[in-house]
Amino acid sequence: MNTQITSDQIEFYRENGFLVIDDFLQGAELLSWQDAVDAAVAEFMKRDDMYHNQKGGDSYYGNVFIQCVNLWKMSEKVKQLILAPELGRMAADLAGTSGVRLYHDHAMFKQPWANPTNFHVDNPYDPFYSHQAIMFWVALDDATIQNGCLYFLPGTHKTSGFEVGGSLGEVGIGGLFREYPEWAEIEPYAAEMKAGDGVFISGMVAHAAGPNMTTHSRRAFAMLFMPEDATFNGKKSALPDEVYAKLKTGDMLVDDEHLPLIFSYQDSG
Ligand SMILES: O=C(O)CCC(=O)C(=O)O
Ligand SMILES: [Fe+2]
Repeated sequence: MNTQITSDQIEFYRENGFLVIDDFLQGAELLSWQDAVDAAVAEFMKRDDMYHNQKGGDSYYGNVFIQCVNLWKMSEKVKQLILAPELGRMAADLAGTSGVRLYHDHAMFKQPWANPTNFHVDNPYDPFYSHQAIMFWVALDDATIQNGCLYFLPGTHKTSGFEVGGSLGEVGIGGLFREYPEWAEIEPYAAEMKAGDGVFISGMVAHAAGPNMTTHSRRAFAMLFMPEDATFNGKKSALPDEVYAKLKTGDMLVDDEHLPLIFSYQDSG
């Protein structure tokens, strides 16, 4: 795992709202992530009790990607991979926070002929509001213009708000620009990535992905981190039922079983 972060990279992230990490995984490590995520997704799809958006059937959103949330809870292998404190330290350093908890992980497999992932901002959908929300998205296949690589609107994390996130449904790729007309002038950055590259994505930056115009799945696996001082904003979002049931708006999100602390400078001194 390539987990070094330079001050230039931190500056790039703060300026643009995203940062690609080349060669995050290579060789045997990449193979073990691919195998662990593939096996967990296959298991997940067999179960009725787990959320995945293929239940959307023929809808536009139902055909954006197969999304499986919280693979770490059903796969010991995935759990070992993502609870690595080095990853949490990278996320904390980039976001500028003293530590991070895992909010959830998710696999996003963009199947052949999948619809584009419309431009959207993530954090407005989260159960906490924070400019320090940060996700790490790992390409398990090469992500290309043909098969649905990510696109970013650089700098939009500086002007986005918590109210409007955009929709992955029928509004189309640019539906978000109805809410943020000034963003329609910003040239998107196409983040083509090799399998094993990763990208840190601010919870506040506008991003999208193209359709998959190939005969192969575009596999990705992502971890959403929240700052260790995040407080609950009242939205259930992807919180487990039992966590949500106990929360009042304003409470700190500190559940060690479901929202594990991945890294904290306060712990490590
Ligand atoms: O993988 C994709 O197509 C989109 C990913 C994304 O928007 C997310 O994970 O927040
Ligand atoms: Fe997103």
